Amino acid sequence: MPPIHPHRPSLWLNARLATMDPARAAPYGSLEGHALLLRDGHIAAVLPQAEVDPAAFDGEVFDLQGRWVTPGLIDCHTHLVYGGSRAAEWEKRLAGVPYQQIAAEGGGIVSTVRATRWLDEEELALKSLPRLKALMAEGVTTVEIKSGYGLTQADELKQLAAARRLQDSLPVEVAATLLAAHAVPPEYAGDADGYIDLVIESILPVAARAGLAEAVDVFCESVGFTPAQTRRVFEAARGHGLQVKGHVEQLSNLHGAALVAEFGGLSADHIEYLDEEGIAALQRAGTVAVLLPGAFYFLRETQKPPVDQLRAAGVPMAVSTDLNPGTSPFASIRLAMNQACVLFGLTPEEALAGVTRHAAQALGRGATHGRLAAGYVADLLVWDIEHPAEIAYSVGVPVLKQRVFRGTVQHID
Ligand code: DI6
Ligand code: FE
Repeated sequence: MPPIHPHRPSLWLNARLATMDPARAAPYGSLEGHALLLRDGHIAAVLPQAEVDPAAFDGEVFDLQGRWVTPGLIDCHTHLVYGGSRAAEWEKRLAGVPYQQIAAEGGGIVSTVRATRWLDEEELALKSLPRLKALMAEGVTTVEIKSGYGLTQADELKQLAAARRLQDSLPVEVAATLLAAHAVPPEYAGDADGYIDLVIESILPVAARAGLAEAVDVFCESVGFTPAQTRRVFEAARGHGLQVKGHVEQLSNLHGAALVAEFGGLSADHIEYLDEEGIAALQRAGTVAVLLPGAFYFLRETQKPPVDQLRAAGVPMAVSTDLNPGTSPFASIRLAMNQACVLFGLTPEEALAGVTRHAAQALGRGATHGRLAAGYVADLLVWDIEHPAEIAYSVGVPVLKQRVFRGTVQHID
């Protein structure tokens, strides 16, 4: 987390708050005619307007004139640090060239690995900067960034260091995740277990000791790693005090979600093929289900995640972009929200909870981020909208009026 600098307190008057606080019964946890008091980068109080005397306040005063305020948006699953582009590969796929052929010709994840290895840390951060800025311009204040396109110790650490560099240069909080077990690198072709040995014995311990990752992710899939290999990585993560999460049940059901739950994992992501047993496991463990409709859309998938059953079981659902060059090249959290509603059947309120309260929980930040409530970080957004559903309703329409990060107003460019 970036350091919080003490600054002048501020008072935000005449707000309509979509607090996203489940303790508030109204839709969106909304409160009309309220004021926010921000101090030292945190929300010091949420007050009824009538209890506030701006004349007696020693600090900055903003009159929001009835505008809607939400928590800052949280994109809890991205792969936005990478080199190269896969547009030419996409063009081929659209023309009917099978994915196996593209992979055999050096395309797919491996082509991004090659392009990512080619860049140094600074170049990688620079190349990724516009993608992060695009998310921030839509209101993202916390973003998760995964490695997984380096697949050697040096290149995985370089990706994580580039993510750290982005956080250091911009008003945004970055949660870095080690996804060394994303694909088997070409040097280990046919020896996935050998590569997992490298991950466990070298990449993961070094990343943990360097403090470059707070969580560990595995692509548990027929085209990724087996549940047994995933378990080995999760055990190593636990041994190094790192949280776990998983790309699971995206293309088939290997019961990866239950494995994530067994380790008390933060989130099970994708989950199109999640079954009743998996849902029950997530529910028992308090693991968040992360929905990634961008990849579902871009791959023209047809198997939808079991949203109705997740809702019925009370499993928190987060929504994220999955921003990556191969399966979801979309630097728009509002697009992901819209897709979650249109393609997966979430309500706009669930979509907003999915990029605030539940996304915070998926990053282990449920007690500090993703709500407008006393004690939470002062990451918030002021919108030119008539109803909070408008955030998920349109894409590209610039309705964000102000972005506040740790109590400081940011310019939107
Ligand atoms: N699942 C995905 O959809 C992406 N990674 C993953 O584990 C694909 C990433 C890529 O194709 O570059
Ligand atoms: Fe992903």
